[in-house]
Amino acid sequence: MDIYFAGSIRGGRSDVDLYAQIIDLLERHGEVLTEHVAEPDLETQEADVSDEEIHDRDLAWLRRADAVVAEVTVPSLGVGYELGRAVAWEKPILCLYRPAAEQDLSAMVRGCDTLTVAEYDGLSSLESVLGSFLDDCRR
Ligand code: 6K6
Repeated sequence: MDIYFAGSIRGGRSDVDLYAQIIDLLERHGEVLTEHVAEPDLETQEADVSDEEIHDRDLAWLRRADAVVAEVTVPSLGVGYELGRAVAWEKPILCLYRPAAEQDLSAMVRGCDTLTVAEYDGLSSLESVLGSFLDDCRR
């Protein structure tokens, strides 16, 4: 199973360590196409890559994905855009949100009935949420 993980980059990197832990959990179920989202020095590594190349490469991976998992606690324009494209392509989508966060989740995400929002408070509660979502995607 090809899994597209989305998380904030230019929207803010405060959750980057958590993204790495979520990707570790996802890799038990399939191939994560976007491991770079958890790379602490991504912007340095990809300094030579144009925004157009990033957009086109990421959308090709999103198109190919069997499932999309997004951590949406740190608001990100790019993640919102990816979610919109994934909804249009009728991908199974799971959005992970920590309700203790300062910023409330956008109504455009929580109000979308073709994606699932899972609220959680820490990594320990995620294992079963991710497992049952990805099992459903296989059916
Ligand atoms: C190169 C120079 C500066 O930053 C880079 C590397 N940037 C990105 N590399 C890979 N994927 C990216 C990059 N920027 C955005 N994305 C995609 O959008 C990822 O798949 C994320 O899920 C999402 C983050 O969007 P922003 O708006 O928070 O950056």
